[in-house]
Amino acid sequence: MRSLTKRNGCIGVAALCLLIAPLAPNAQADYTESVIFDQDEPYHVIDEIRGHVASGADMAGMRVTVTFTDGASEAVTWEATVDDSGQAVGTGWLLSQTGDTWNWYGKPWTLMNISAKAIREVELDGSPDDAPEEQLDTVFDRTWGGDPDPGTEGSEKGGNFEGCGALPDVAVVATYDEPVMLAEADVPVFDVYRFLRIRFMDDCGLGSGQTLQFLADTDVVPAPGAVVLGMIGLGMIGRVRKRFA
Ligand SMILES: [Ca+2]
Ligand SMILES: [Ca+2]
Repeated sequence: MRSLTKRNGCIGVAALCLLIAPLAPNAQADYTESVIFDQDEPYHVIDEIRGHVASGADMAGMRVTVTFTDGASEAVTWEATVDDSGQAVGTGWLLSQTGDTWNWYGKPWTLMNISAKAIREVELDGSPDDAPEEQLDTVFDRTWGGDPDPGTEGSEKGGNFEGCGALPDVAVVATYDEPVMLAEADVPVFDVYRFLRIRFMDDCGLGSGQTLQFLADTDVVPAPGAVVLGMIGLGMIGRVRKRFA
């Protein structure tokens, strides 16, 4: 595994954290983040990356699972809303994003905890096993400066998870898991991943009323069934055009 670590100099609001978990002995004073990239099997094998521009709406079907510090969890399917926006709405939490997920081309992801409990982890699964065949899957494309550049064919430049805006006083570990490999390749490039897990490490988690905004690039992938359907569709279009030529 490789990891990056950064420390943000945001002003600590330890009092808020103490309100949520009064007995927490190690409340964080600053926002910190580490980003980890898994390079172990299993690999997530795909045929192609269809598009490197993915918006909130394009990620419809992604599975978002939120786990609270009391161990309870809830899985919600990401839905397209209006224009290029999408969101996952759970019980007492909301994750949303608008526009191209790359860099600042769109708006940051926004995770809001409006429940009375604290959030321990958010898992984003861009390619749920039970997704409909016609659905476009999502993959997470991280910052990559290696060879080949810019990484997996079709992915173009990616962008790591990175907290932004008014950051909460939590220690975050973002893990990119299950490397994506093109079926024609022998090994993954290790820039593109199926899962992004965001874990709040300190005792408080992401507390009640807290919000985390972040950047994290995604790309669009046709599910295996969607490739076949797409080819059938193109064939049908070709036949229709011939009929009217
Ligand atoms: Ca992208
Ligand atoms: Ca890439």
